[in-house]
Amino acid sequence: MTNYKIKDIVLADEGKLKIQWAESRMPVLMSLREKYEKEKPLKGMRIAGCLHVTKETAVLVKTLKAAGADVSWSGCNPLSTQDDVAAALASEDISIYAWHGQSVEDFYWCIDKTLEFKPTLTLDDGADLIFRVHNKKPELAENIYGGTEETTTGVHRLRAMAEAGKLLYPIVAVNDAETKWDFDNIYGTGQSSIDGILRATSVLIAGKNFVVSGFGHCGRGTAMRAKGMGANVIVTEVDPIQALKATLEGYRVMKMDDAVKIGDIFITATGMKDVITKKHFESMKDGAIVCNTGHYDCELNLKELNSITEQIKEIRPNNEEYTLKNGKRIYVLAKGRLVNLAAAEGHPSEVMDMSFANQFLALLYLSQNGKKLKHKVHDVSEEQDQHIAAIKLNTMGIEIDKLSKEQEAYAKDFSAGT
Ligand code: 3DD
Repeated sequence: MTNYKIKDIVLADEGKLKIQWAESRMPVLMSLREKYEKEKPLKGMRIAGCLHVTKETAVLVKTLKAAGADVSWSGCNPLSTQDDVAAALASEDISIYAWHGQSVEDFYWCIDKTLEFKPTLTLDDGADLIFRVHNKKPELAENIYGGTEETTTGVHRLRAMAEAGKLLYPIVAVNDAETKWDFDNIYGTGQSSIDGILRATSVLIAGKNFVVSGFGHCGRGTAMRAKGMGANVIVTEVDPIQALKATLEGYRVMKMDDAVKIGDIFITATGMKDVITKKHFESMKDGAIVCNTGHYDCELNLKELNSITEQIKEIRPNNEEYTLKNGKRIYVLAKGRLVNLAAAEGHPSEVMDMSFANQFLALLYLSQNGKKLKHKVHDVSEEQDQHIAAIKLNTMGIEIDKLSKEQEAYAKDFSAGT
């Protein structure tokens, strides 16, 4: 009886090559695998994971297994699974339920399959698995030492749940680790979002009016990379501070109602719903390209777009041409889902290396301390962040200075004046 449901096991060899490529570029996670595959500290742990099935995730899954854990995995987005990677994991006897192009029913069926072995730890990206346990299978919570959360949107939802006193077990906010948030969200999203747009369109970025909605870490990284490719970047925001930062970084800042009149390419990175709606689509220039890089597909209101559309045609993979009743054409990428993972391969391995080293160490921490922790959202320790950054620098052959004893004393000496 197979303990997996994937697209096609025949794809396994291709997936194995992709995973080897990622392993060669994730030295921090591989050093943790080397360190822990001997003592196997996760032996006896059952980890249910719900996170995009990419070549980088496969390296994390194999590392968790090497450290002794039993693992059962599903993808956290119906369009982000790389089928050859899923096949490679299945061929190595890892329980996995994920394929590209799932229905919403399939999505939840897969999550439920990963819960069948009564996990002792959960790993999430967007909190769908954690919510499934809390809303549908709360009886499982008594076996669960704790869970981790990978993304901003998920952490926001879980903090709200913790505030309401509804968390049934402790959570570590991996997203908020500096060695995740300041790298994956900025440099990862910046590069992978442009990658997704280029694979779905192959358009010239230089000279285009490139509208980025949301100037958080993800929006900032995307704006930076679009600017680097010669785009005229426009930022829309609702937060005065973020809008001010964008202005001082040299971007034009305006309301979406004004940006739609001049924009050539639009990308949302807000975590909010209804960022681009019917009135915006109607005002866009003929040929405008629209996509999203936020975790959920609620940022583009496609229901409203459909209501003003005559015809939809898939013009290229992950690229649908909407001919509107007003005669103009709008190109929607990856059906409004996160374009970096649905139309490309997500962030590069080098940056996921640190995100997933945080995941690994957070799960190890929970396996050893979870039962003692309060049911709230906990941050990754400063020591863990510093440790991961130091290993990463070392793998890049970069050496830095060290404070002398006197300097350390000075840093703590509040009496010293000018
Ligand atoms: N995410 C982005 N690229 C990814 C990759 N290559 N593998 C797995 C997951 C990947 C999304 C998450 O890392 C995280 O950045 C988020 O915030 O969703």
